[in-house]
Amino acid sequence: MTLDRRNWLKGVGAAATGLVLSACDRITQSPQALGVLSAAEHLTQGAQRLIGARALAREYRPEDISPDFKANGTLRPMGEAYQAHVASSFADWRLVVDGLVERPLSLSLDQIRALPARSQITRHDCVEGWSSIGKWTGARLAPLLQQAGLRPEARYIVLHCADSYDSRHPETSRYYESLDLVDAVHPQTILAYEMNDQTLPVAHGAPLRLRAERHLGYKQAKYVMRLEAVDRLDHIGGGRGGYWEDRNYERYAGI
Ligand SMILES: Nc1nc2c(c(=O)[nH]1)N[C@H]1C(S)=C(S)[C@@H](COP(=O)(O)O)O[C@H]1N2
Ligand SMILES: [Mo]
Repeated sequence: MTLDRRNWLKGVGAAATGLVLSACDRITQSPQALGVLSAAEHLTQGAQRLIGARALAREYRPEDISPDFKANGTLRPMGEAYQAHVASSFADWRLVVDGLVERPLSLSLDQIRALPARSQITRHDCVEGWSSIGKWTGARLAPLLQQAGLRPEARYIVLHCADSYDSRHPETSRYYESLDLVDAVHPQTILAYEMNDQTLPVAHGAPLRLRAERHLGYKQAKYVMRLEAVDRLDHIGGGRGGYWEDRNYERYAGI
């Protein structure tokens, strides 16, 4: 189902009760949720949307952090532009925020580090069957979008990444992901520049990667270069909202 803005705001208000939070916690922690992903997907999406638009994914203690968080997918984007950014420690790198916004932005890492931030210790679940717990620190997406000013038509935020899977066809094989507005303004949705209190390593998405903690691993876009506010997804990539979604993963990667 889709939510219009008025219902979405109502949902945010309704979610502010402890009862709702504990119901959602149980769903998030249910081990079955991972095993029967496609069958559970619509149930999970319904629960997150209708019961608790702002319910939090579980957070862990510092002693729970995995000593060896696996790096997966692209470990270092190909292409000269990205290599040049690594060589200069991302000094000239900019995050572009455009599309359906009132004020397009081009932000340096220092500007992003100055935005309202959040740290969270969470469990990352990859559909390939492994999980790791890590600490992420980054800019909250909601205030950043507020700075850009979403136009009323905006319904999704597309995250365009630096890496491509096919060097012969980089433009049609570029990694991307998308968030609906409920996820975009969720308190645990951040653009992380630190992992486990260190500058985000290249293998994990330097200089900036998404953490949207109620979602599976493939949602956590690394090497984010550009945020584009759009009203539809059908003209982006293969039209299903993300690189792996276009290759038949579920678009809603809720857990
Ligand atoms: N840009 C980009 N983002 C990506 C990927 C990728 O290949 N490229 N892989 C995804 C998958 S499937 C997973 S499990 C996580 C892995 O993140 P990690 O390397 O920090 O473990 O990143 C996700 N985000
Ligand atoms: Mo993954």
